Amino acid sequence: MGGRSSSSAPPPSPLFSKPWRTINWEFKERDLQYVKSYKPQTDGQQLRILLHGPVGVGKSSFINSVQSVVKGKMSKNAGVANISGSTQTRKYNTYMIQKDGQNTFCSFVLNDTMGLECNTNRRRKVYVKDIKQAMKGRVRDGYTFNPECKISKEDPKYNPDPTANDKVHVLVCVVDASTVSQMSDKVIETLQDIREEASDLGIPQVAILTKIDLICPEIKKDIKNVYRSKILKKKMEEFSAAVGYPMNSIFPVKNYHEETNFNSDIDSLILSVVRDII
Ligand SMILES: Nc1nc2c(ncn2[C@@H]2O[C@H](COP(=O)(O)OP(=O)(O)O)[C@@H](O)[C@H]2O)c(=O)[nH]1
Ligand SMILES: [Mg+2]
Repeated sequence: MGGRSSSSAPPPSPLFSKPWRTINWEFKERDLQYVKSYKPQTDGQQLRILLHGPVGVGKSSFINSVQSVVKGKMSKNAGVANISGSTQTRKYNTYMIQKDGQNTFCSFVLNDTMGLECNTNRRRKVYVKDIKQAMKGRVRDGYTFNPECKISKEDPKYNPDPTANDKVHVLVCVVDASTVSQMSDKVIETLQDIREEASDLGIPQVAILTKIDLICPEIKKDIKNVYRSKILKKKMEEFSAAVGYPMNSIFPVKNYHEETNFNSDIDSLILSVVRDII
């Protein structure tokens, strides 16, 4: 019949009545100061954060978002794919995070990598090997990844002698919340492999789930609903079970990708994630 019956229960709310994780939305300035003034324990050291994950999940957009929020000015340094996906990152680039107006930079840097493509086993293996070399600090800035072939020791961009600053200190696995459920076994397996390699190297790991605006209209309407959204929590749990990241190391993010103006809540969420990473 399909008609509306007066006896049927109201549809369950897409939101929990209380957030299951707290974000202090009004502490944005405090988090911004924390991120800007953060100093690693060793003098002169910089914290290197490596982003990796499938193609088109929003790695470059995340870097742009962090640069924008910290600088207070929209930034598009990291090339972002257009709708047809033609700006695919192949270069290994280090992005410094400029503080507002001054020519000074934060004590952490973000590294963008080639996106993971699992169309052949060879590509998978090359990807894992290259990310491992990058984590060890063996890949110099500006190296162009070749999906068919791992970095060669003879390559001028191969660094046989990495310093503490060249090595990666935190690994960030970036995935798209709207496609998490469709990740192929090959992708999942590759992300697990990278996670194991990082663990072997003693590198701490976190995961970022992007595009949360696409999976939940309530989040799109108001980013403050992030930890009240039932569907997002489900996606995080799904990802956690599949790849093995504990829930407390998974962070949802909405990147700046088409906006021209800042939104204080988007800023807060990005800053809280950066703060948690560092
Ligand atoms: N709706 C939405 N789109 C996003 C978000 N982050 C990135 N995008 C879009 O996703 C596409 C791929 O982003 P990109 O940063 O190039 O991904 P990358 O290949 O991982 O570097 C671009 O069209 C972005 O505009 C987000 O948080 N929400
Ligand atoms: Mg990219």
